[in-house]
Amino acid sequence: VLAAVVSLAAPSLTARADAPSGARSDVRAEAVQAAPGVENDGAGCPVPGTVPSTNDAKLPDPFRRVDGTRISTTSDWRCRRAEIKELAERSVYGKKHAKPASVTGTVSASTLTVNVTDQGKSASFSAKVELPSGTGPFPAVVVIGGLGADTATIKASGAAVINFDPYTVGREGTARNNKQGAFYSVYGSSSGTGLLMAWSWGVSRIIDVIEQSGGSMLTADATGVTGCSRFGKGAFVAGAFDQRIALTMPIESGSGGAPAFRGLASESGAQPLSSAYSEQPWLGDAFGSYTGNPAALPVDTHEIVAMVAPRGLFLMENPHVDWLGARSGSVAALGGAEVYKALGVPGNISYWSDVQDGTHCAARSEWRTPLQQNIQKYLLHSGSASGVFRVSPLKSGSLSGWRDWQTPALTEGGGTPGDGGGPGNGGDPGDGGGS
Ligand code: MCU
Repeated sequence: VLAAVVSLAAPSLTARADAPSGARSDVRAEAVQAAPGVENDGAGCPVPGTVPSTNDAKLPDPFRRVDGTRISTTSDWRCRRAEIKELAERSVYGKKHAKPASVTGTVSASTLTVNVTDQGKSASFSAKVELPSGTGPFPAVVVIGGLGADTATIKASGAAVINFDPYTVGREGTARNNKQGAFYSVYGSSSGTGLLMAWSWGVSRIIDVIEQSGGSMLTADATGVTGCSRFGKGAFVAGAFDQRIALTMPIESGSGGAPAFRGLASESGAQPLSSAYSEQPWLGDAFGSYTGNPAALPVDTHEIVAMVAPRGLFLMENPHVDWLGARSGSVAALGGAEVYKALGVPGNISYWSDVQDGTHCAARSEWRTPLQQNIQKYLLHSGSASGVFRVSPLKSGSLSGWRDWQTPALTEGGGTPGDGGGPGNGGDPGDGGGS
């Protein structure tokens, strides 16, 4: 209830977070523009050059810097986020190379093409465009891998769909030392970067092309990403590692996706970390040394959730299939939601696992309305529905027991990101009980 008041009071900023703080004066009450407009606004922050040794059975404190101090202002989050990004690349996903020296491409009503050149190597890929009815330009949702995404509702809500086949940038079924696809054509087949990050890089290059296209067909200021199952893992990573993505919607992502690694290791029936690591080179090569000892990980996925903050995040999970680790998914969502709260935007994250049909990646009527509301709010800037946490009693995790830190009251240092508020925050997740 308190959080609802905070979110109502928080101004909505349309200024870019990468702009100097004094320049953030463009306050618009009715809309949400939480995406800073750059892929990575922490590019200039100091980051650790090695992975600090960690032995923490609980979720690491997202607010504690590598030097041991805790952040105290909302603007401190930018460089703390950069630390998390660096540690996550070094230990979990592998390096996401920054924007290539050259990205060119085209956008038409049916096809988007991407050509990249970096470090003297070139590669190309393309994706299929489906426009909604009406007059553009339209915001777009990148649908990774097709599976399980409700493209009819996305289009009916007024967004275009970009069908992205992630295997064009990072193929499955290869050995770790022989990875294939556009990412690896540029950065080498023995790159330690896993497929999820390669896919995430592909989504970023699609956004580069939209940005350069002049905006007559697709708008670049509001892009969403979604996907189910292994492609939900990819959607999760894509949204975390590109701040131009205004709305991230992973579906049933399972081990290697949203669920907390530390939780999965003890969640009955959930895909073990070693299995997710070996089934496909989804995770980076470095993750191999943590699969048997997640307490040594310098980060966990609640911090990847937090990397998405203050932008829109709608996590969808299936509690009927043990393998998908939905309980650990709820733990990560609750942990990450603490960062959304601290930034004054508790209503920008949603988690929904209360669904009837147990079929993996089924079309689900329960998600239709929240999907539409999220698209309206974050991509069309026309809605104000606040986030909801609808956790299935079948797989309901709690944060107590998983943390030994408390959420700080951050003061406003140079401007809080803003969530647009909107009437009522029905979704203050709480922490699942006292600790
Ligand atoms: C949930 O995503 C994966 C899961 O990690 C795999 O173990 C299983 O083989 O496939 C799932 C999937 O991508 O299904 C389409």
